[in-house]
Amino acid sequence: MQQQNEVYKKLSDSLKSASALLDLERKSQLYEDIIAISTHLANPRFRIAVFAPFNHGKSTLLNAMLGNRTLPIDLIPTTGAAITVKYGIELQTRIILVDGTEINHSGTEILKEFAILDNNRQMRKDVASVEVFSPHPLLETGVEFIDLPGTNDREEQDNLVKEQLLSADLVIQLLDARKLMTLGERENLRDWLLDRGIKTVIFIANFLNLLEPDEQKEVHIRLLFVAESF
Ligand SMILES: Nc1nc2c(ncn2[C@@H]2O[C@H](COP(=O)(O)OP(=O)(O)OP(=O)(O)O)[C@@H](O)[C@H]2O)c(=O)[nH]1
Ligand SMILES: [Mg+2]
Repeated sequence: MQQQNEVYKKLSDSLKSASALLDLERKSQLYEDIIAISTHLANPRFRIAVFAPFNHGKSTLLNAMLGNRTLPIDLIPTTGAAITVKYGIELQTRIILVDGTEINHSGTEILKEFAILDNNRQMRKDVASVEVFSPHPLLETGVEFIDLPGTNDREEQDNLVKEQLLSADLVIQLLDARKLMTLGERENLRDWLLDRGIKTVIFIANFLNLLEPDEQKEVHIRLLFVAESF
């Protein structure tokens, strides 16, 4: 593991020097992708990102996996920052502001202040990172979950999600069982995942409980088809 980390670190440094030689525009997609990938290589963990348009139940799914209401959920677009959930001895939240200020708080109530969208569906500009530490045994193995803002609402949120998806080891794509694989959903998969080389994806159909049992069976078959063709 140690040896592998050193190799990753070297690769990350080489990528960064190569990008400096190319003299890329700081705001260009290629430059941002290189930075996202090299940061990931320098600090390997197993990051699982949950990805879907707003209100698809991303935060709800993570809460169900973590076994409690750790993350804020709502009927309106809610999650405003990439919230990383990692292992900690007790439930705690750490917010780092753009000016370097670090705020540590027990529990996750503080997320309401720093990590959810305001009435205009805007994110706070002063937050640099949001981490939740949870004692869940799965996280002890180095797994980290990333609760992301919903896509298809604002460009700002979309850009943040794009960057986070690139550095994820596994993407959980939540699909709405009531409109499984509409054209919009298929285009979404192509633009956000396939075209960007992201292929390690688990599909989960949400809102199954709103369907009748025979419809649920139908969804199951369609979902298998989706996964296979992906
Ligand atoms: N009936 C039903 N409701 C669900 C399900 N999953 C989530 N919800 C509800 O859908 C709403 C949105 O859930 P969130 O978890 O906040 O959705 P999100 O994808 O995190 O939303 P953003 O953070 O805004 O992108 C909440 O009111 C949830 O209670 C589900 O499987 N069935
Ligand atoms: Mg959310």
